[in-house]
Amino acid sequence: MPVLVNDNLVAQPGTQSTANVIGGFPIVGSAADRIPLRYLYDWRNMSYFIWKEPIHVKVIYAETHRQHYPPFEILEGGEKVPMFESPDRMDIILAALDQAGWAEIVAPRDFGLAPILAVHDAEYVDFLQHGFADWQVEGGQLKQQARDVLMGTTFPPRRWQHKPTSVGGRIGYYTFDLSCPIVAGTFPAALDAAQCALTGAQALLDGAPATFALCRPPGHHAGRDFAGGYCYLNNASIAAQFLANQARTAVLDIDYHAGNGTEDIFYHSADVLTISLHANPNRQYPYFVGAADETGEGVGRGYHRNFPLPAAMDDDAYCATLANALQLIRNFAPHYLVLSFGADIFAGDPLGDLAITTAGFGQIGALIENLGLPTLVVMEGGYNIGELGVNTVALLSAFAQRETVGQ
Ligand code: SP5
Ligand code: ZN
Repeated sequence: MPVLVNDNLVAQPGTQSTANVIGGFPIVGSAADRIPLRYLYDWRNMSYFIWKEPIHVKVIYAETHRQHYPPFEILEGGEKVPMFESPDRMDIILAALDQAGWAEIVAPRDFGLAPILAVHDAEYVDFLQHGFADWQVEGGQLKQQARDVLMGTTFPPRRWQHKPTSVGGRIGYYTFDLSCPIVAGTFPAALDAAQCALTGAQALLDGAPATFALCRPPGHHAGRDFAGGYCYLNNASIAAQFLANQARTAVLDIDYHAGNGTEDIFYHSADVLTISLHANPNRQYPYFVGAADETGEGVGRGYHRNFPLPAAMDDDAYCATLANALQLIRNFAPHYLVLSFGADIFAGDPLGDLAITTAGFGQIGALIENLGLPTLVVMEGGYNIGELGVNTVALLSAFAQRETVGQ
């Protein structure tokens, strides 16, 4: 069914084009030959309108995330604030998807722990799974809040190698900041977020041109054996490894923050090309990783790239840098793309300092879609509650207008 809204207007009579001409009227854009078209005659204005017909895009989403809502995080200066990474984020995105009309919301399938253990350390996953319950025993004498929120305060510097058996020790060993508190519902939520990403990956293997894993909590700061930055299980990396078991896969990370977890997981691998565009870590979290000279090691040398960005970068400058990153992906010639998508590159994001507009999200989505690869979009960050929904839909809409291949 054609959706007759302005966003879907492809062309009107008289529009300049070098592309196809259907029924005497030019169609704008390189994608014109791949988009199902409907056109109708407007008798009042005596002109034709031609419309793209959006395809449905599977959005994989689980309600389990609501169980994960730590009451606070600690910012610079010890400031205790409500978690920026809140359940409201999902509601605002779901509302915008509902408005857009092309989203088909589906629940995740259960792929078990095996594909998670393919990228994460078993003892780390065991800690995520059982650490909170163990803490109820070990921290049983503490005040209620200290029992309800498991959060590290002591972290090992370089050369400290002992792995404690106490929960108080292991929470510091397995986390690297004060933005990944563990509450009773953290593991079920993180597990289902990973299953959402895996379900999206399976949909690509089954022939879908694009899917969106609406994951919460996010994942790209979580490494092989550590949590941080609101992330516990690296949803995108779990999906990427799952896809890479079948065919060459690239991960492109456009969250505002460096994808340190994904870098960690694939740093020694040539199977998965990983590329991250992000605020220069010299000025911004996660500080210690994400520089341009980190390009992979061993057989993985040349299979990781970072693009550190200056503050206040606008749509045009961002898209120019993105074009360079996309060329690396073309050279790698993958069968599948995983896009770690953070909406915190938005000009109005409370944690970011880039200057991407809502229209810019549309341009970014179109550039990435133009790779022509089956693409799994995985939700990472984005904290401007007002615009998070429209920005996410703006990015995804390029994929919503893809025609299913061969029809
Ligand atoms: C997934 C994701 O986007 N994680 C980001 C985690 C960032 N945590 C550190 C927050 C530092 C906040 N700095 C305050 C800036 C206020 N203007
Ligand atoms: Zn981020």
